[in-house]
This record gives sequence, structure tokens and C-alpha cells, in this order.
Amino acid sequence: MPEPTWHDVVPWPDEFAQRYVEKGYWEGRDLADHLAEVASQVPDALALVDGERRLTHRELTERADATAERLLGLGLRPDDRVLVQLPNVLEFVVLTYACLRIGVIPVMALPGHRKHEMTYLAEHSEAVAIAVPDVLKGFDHQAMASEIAEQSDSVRHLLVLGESVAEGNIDLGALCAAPESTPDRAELNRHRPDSRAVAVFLLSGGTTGLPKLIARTHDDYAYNAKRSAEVCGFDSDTVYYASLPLSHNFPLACPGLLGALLCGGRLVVGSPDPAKAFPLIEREGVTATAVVPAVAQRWLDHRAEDSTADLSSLKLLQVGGSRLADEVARRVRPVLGCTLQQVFGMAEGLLNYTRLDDPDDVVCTTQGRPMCPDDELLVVDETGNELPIGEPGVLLTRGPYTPRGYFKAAEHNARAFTPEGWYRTGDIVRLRPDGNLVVEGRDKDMINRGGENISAEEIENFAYQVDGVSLAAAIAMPDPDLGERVCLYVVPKPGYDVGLSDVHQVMENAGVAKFKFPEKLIIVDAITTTKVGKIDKKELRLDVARRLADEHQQSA
Ligand code: OOB
Repeated sequence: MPEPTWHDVVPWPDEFAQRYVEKGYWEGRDLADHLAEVASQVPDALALVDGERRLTHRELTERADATAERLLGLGLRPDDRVLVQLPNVLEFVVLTYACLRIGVIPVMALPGHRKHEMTYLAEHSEAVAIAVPDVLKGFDHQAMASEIAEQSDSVRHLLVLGESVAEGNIDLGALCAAPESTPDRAELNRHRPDSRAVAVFLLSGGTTGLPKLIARTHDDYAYNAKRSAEVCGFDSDTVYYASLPLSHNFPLACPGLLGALLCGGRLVVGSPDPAKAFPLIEREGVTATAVVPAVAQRWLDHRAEDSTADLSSLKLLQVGGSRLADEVARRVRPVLGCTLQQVFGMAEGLLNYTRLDDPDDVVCTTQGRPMCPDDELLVVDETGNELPIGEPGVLLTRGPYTPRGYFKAAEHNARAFTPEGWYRTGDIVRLRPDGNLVVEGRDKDMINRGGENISAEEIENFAYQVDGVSLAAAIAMPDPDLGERVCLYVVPKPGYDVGLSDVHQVMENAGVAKFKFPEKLIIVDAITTTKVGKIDKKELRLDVARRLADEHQQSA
């Protein structure tokens, strides 16, 4: 058995790896090989629609090969990392496929990340290249990437998408263009990655500040996408609409982009805004899509007001990323006319799906069950003892697509994984006798803002940089639109005035992603601590709920 190529990647123990191979989960082929095989079976079927740009499976594979060749020409080699921060466009797909083809590893940054996160990601992954748009939504990504490259020892190339590619940078549009001549497949094949090698680095929400890197291998990620596609009934007629950022595991491989393509189906990229999404669903005959609960709610509300678009092609609406309220779940079929599927997943691996033929009770009130028979689940109490079925506790998991540790994070791994290799999800779940899970909450110190996981600790660290902050605690406050938003409690030092704008200023200066900025500041004289001296966040959550209820009453 070839060893994983990297000592900083925690491998599955041999006995498990062997079992996953024997059971056929790990097929021993890289992702680009899978994709190319599909392209040879359905060469003329459409694979990708980005506005007016359309590529067939053959054209997509040819472009990926050409792009891979150009990457080799730039000096990139297997195992090199490319930090990718692109919106949902054709070039994201072509570049990712090209990287997979020659074992170059994309590090999947989110479009909302800013200098603070991007610098860390480039350093931690020792990226040799960064791929960004020139300007997006008024933000100059190219300038940010240049600053990062200047300070970095590893970054050699900036791949920039757009009209104004600065001198010295590489035009990503041209890099992903159709081939001028037939690519040298034999040469490309010489760089073909091992199936046990890392295919992509996904980002974890990260409970302790900055996101951790999750090394997903070709074997495990191909299984992730293919088994998901099976569970979701994807086939060559599938037209998948990607409106969540494609760098996120959900639209990337659950089944997402990869699942759709691996079935010979099609990917359509677009916006989550229902005013844009609905006409596109009609025009392209979209059959399936994935959204977070906040977007599902917007779609339901929009549909109630405007029922002009023909959504009859849409068969499946996947909802996941944060808890979907049962009442919202019940509206999906009557209002949108499609099947709802709840997805409780994580970039770390484990995927739970409600099944397409599950009764309404399961689909509307549970977050589904694991997709693989060899997904192992344990629900434990605070001391790590297994709880009887039906009792809520913290979920631990292991399995063929749940890696055994984060990349280059030994210290953190010692806490996030048990010695037996179980990943501590930090989610509090209840296992029903029928095998379905209900997510009841979490014991990790995070805020889930519309599916975006934010570490409380990271926000508190910034709060402490504000003059006059004596004690700071970031918590989730309930929100009707996004589920949760960041609320910050501060005890000021005597004689100091602390305002929300002071906290924002510090975060702005550090170049932190906007979605992490606290949206409410509550100044208090003291914060209760628990018996062990930790801030009592449970009490703070109750407190903010009371305050919001009061405010609501006053404004009514
Ligand atoms: C998905 O992945 P991540 O890595 O952004 O976030 C994972 C965390 C989970 O540990 C859980 O705390 C929360 O997000 N979560 C849910 C949920 N789905 C995810 N909490 C309640 N209900 C749900 N349905 O979010 C993700 C990855 C793949 C597929 C779907 C979602």
C-alpha cells in the first residue's frame, strides 16, 4: 500500500483502510480519473452552465487537461497547494478539476474571507499560488492577494480572474481557456496522484480561532460524492444548481458539483437570491439544489408572493448547514412542490441525509441518518460514556470519509479526536430508535450564522484588543433570518466606554471577514462564571433571549 504523501496528514489506520477498500468504498482511483471516465461515456452531454457559457463533459475535461498542462508549465507539481478563493464560475470548476488531474491541492477558501484568514491559510498550507477574482462586490481581492504574496515565502503566482489583471499576475481566464492543441495526456498521466493522496483541503469552522485544514483524499472524497449522489437519486438527467459557495463541502461534494458530474449530470451556477434563482431554475430545468435554512426561508417567502416562475423541474431541495425549524420544513413541499431533504453534514466528513422516500415525519423533524453502513456513531455524556438511545449527548464519529485529524494540528487533534480516532463533532444530538438523528444543539463554542460557523474565541480575542475591555464573551443570539448572529458581551474597565464600532474597527484593521463581525454589543457590569470559573455562556444565551423578547415587545 502506498503511504500517504504527507507526514502532516493523519492517515486512517491500516486495518480500517483495508476494510474500506474491501467494502468498495475506496476505489483506488483519483477524482480526475473518475471524471474523465464519465466524460468518455457522455461526451456531448452538457456538464456546466455559467450564464451563457456552456461546456459539455468532453469540453470540460479537455479544458481541465489543458489547464493542468499550463499549471505544470508554471512549475506547479503534485502536492503543491493553491489557495482558491473564487465565486461560483466556470473557472472554479475548470481550475479545481485541473488541480485534481495532476495532484495539485486546492485549499478551499470562502469568498467572504479577508486578509486575516487568507494570510493564515496561505502560510499554513504553504501555498505556491493564490487564485482570486480581480474585484468582487467592491472588494479588491487582487490587491489583498498581492499583499499576502509579498509577505509570503511560498507564494509564487497570483492567478487572477477578471478584466484588470495586474502586470506580473496570471490571467486565470486564459489559464482555464479551451486548449490550443491536444494536451499531452501521457505527460499529464505521469503526474497522476495516488488515490490515497490529498485531493482537496476543506476548511473547518474552527472552534479555536482560525479555520483548520481538512485533508480529503481522492479515495474518501470520491466516495463522499458518489455515495451522496446515490442517496440523492442523482443520475445523468440531474441538473444541479449551485448557489452556495462551491468551496464549501455541501455544494462541492454532497453530492453537489462532483456528484452531479460523476453521474454524467450537469452543474448550473448562480445566485441564492430567489428573484434570480427561480427564473434560472425554469430556464435550465434544474432538478436539485442545496441551500442553508436562511435561504430556504427566503425562497418560501418569495414563492408565496411571486409564483410566476415554473419550478416544476425542481425535484429535490436539500437543506443543511444549520438547524432547519420543523415548521419551515413542513412548508417546503406545499410551497415549492419538491421533496425536502435535510442534510446534517460537516467538512470533517460524516454526512446524514433524510432519504427521498422517508415519511414526512422523518423528513420534517429529523436531520437524517448516516449515508454509509460503516459510519460509526457514538452519543456520549460529558465524561465520554455512551448514552442509551434517545438521550441527547455529544456526537462522536468515525468512518471511511471522516479523516482522523486536521492537517498540521497535532495539539488541536489531541482534543478534537479521541485516542481511538473518533472525531468529536461538538454537536449535541439525539438518536431516534429508527436510526435518524435530531440535532438538539452543540457544546462547541461557536456561532452558526446562516450555516457559517464562527469561533467565539476568535471574536473574543479581537474584543480584548479594544481599549477598555476587561472581559468579553461572544455568544450566539437567535435570529429569525439567519438562525443565529454574533452577540458580544463586554465588561468594560472602570471609566471606559466601549462601543460596537470600536470592536468593528479592530476587526476591520486586522482584515477579518465581515460575516464574523458582532452585530450586537451588550455592556454589563459583570458576567456570571460557572463553578469551574468559566464564563457561563448558557446564562448569557438566556439573557440575550430575554432582552430580544423585551425589545420585540417594546417595538410591537
Ligand atoms: C456543513 O459543514 P460545516 O463544516 O460548514 O459545518 C458543520 C457543522 C456541524 O458540525 C453542525 O454544527 C452544523 O454545522 N450543521 C448543522 C446541520 N448541518 C450542519 N446543524 C444542525 N442541523 C443541520 N442540518 O455545514 C455541511 C457540510 C456538508 C453538508 C451539509 C452541511
